[in-house]
Amino acid sequence: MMTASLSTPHRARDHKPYESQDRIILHFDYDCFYASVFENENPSLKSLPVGVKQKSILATCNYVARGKGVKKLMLISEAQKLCPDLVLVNGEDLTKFRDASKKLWGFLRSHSWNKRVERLGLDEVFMDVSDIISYNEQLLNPNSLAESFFQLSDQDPEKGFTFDATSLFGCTYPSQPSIQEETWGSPLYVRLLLSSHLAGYLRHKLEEDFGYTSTCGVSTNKTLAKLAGTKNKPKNQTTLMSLTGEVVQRFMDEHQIRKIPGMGFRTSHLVENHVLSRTSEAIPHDDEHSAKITTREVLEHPSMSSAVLEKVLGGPGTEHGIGLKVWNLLHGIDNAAVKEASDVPSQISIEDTYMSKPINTQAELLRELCSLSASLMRRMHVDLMDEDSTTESPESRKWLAHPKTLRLSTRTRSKLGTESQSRENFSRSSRSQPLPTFVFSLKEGPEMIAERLVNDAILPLFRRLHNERQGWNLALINICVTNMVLTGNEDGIGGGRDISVMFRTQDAKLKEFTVYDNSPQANPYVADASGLECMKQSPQEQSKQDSDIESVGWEEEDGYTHVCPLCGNTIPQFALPAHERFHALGE
Ligand code: DGT
Ligand code: MG
Repeated sequence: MMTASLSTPHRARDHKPYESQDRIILHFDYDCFYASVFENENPSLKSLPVGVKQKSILATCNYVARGKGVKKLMLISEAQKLCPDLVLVNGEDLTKFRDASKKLWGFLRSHSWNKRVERLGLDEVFMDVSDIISYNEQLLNPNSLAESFFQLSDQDPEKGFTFDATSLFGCTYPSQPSIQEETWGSPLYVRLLLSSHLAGYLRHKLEEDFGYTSTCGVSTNKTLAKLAGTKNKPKNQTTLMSLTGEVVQRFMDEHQIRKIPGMGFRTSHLVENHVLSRTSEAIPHDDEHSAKITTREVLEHPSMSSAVLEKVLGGPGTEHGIGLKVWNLLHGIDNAAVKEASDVPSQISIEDTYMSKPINTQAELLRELCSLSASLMRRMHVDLMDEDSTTESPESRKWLAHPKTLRLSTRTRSKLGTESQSRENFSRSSRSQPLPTFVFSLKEGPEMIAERLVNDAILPLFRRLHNERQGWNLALINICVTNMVLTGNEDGIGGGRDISVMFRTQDAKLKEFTVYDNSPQANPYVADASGLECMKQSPQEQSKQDSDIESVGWEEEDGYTHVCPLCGNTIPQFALPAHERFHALGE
């Protein structure tokens, strides 16, 4: 059947992209993550239906609740109708999720040799285990496969686990791969087999040692690994048996294009319009009304090619080559490397939205700024300070990095009320200044420093944004520190590593797997510099939220450029009006 579909007369005949299959990537996604954090705190919750509340929606719910029809991102009122005994816990403060995320990531990272262990959001991790797998491939003894030993260290031959190498661990795609005699001789088969056991071991440890069950996808690139993982959820794993190109294509063919990571909302929408010969269909506002076109339908569309995609998706403001990138993704090709992660985020930003009750008076403003500034200080202490020293006296702690820039952004409600999403997002304005160095003092408590930061720096920035003394109708306030410099390097000591440069390069390459910004209206499309969007959430999911409380931005933004909410390109301040006109004309 698969062969028939591939040889259909309409199947695109453009050059099929090729990718070497040397890498092995694991993608972990913790099951109902926020809910699991609460369950670990209070194990009695495990048997009850639990929903994690953020304002009027459920950020997530556990699988007991899902069994009763409750879904992620459901309105609380709707969830309670379906499940009257739903236990609601408040998940508005993200601190405990971040801490758990950091701990689990640290564990996975401790098992990596090449340190390519990249977090995506708080509950997903990519791991490039190619080197560990190659090493173990050499150790495998064909005469005693059932009593194999997987070595987790190349230094210590006793560190590892025993496993049965006569079969793969967990699920596979296809579910019953036809294992021919010659398959056993295929190096890729052996590598995938070993990887499935490594994934199984790591998942087991995540559960045993930390209490988190997870889902894992095993494949040869990030896109395929992430998609493979979704095949068997929760508490399971899937290895994509990509022994032939046909398997990969069949796997990709089944997916709706909007479900492919890196194919953002707008990109999918434009491709769908093209396939359906729609010209000016507006971007639908909910998933039910969006076309659910599959990869197969796109590739079988007459004369589909990377050049056609370039025409459909390209244009002023988008990066040249987007057609080829999408073409590759549709064929399951993704060369993006797993980032060698840093312990230090590229920026920390804290924000709150005031959709139903905008900020209009000095008293309200001061209260909000102090509260955001205090959260920012707490976040800086957790994320930018030496973890080992947190139990010691405050003054003996050390900063790992110093952000150099403070940025204040606001959005006003009047502009939010407009129909067009592009306009509401262009209305976000910001001002930056050097971050005062007193924030790094460990002699005063974070609350005192937060207040001083408001008086000395944030309020002056606010006055540069808003002349009026009151009545601003503020719908969002965001305070962000960015331009991280690793400590000890400010004066060029130790090589002068300005990590913002490192992040900029990494982000330019890897933004398609960017951490989602938790600010729903502020940035509906978190996009990569290449023009390929990536969303942890779809815009409609995001707009369900009235507000999010904090967001740690790992994405690059320097205060002088803006990420276009429609195409995701980074646009300098001076080019915003022209870029906005480009979209207005195009849509
Ligand atoms: P899963 O992976 O299907 O078992 O369930 P979760 O809860 O782990 O969902 P996932 O992996 O999509 O996201 C991880 C956490 O991130 C989740 O527990 C809550 C949060 N999250 C995900 N999407 C959204 C969203 O659209 N809005 C908000 N506020 N939080 C979200
Ligand atoms: Mg998850």
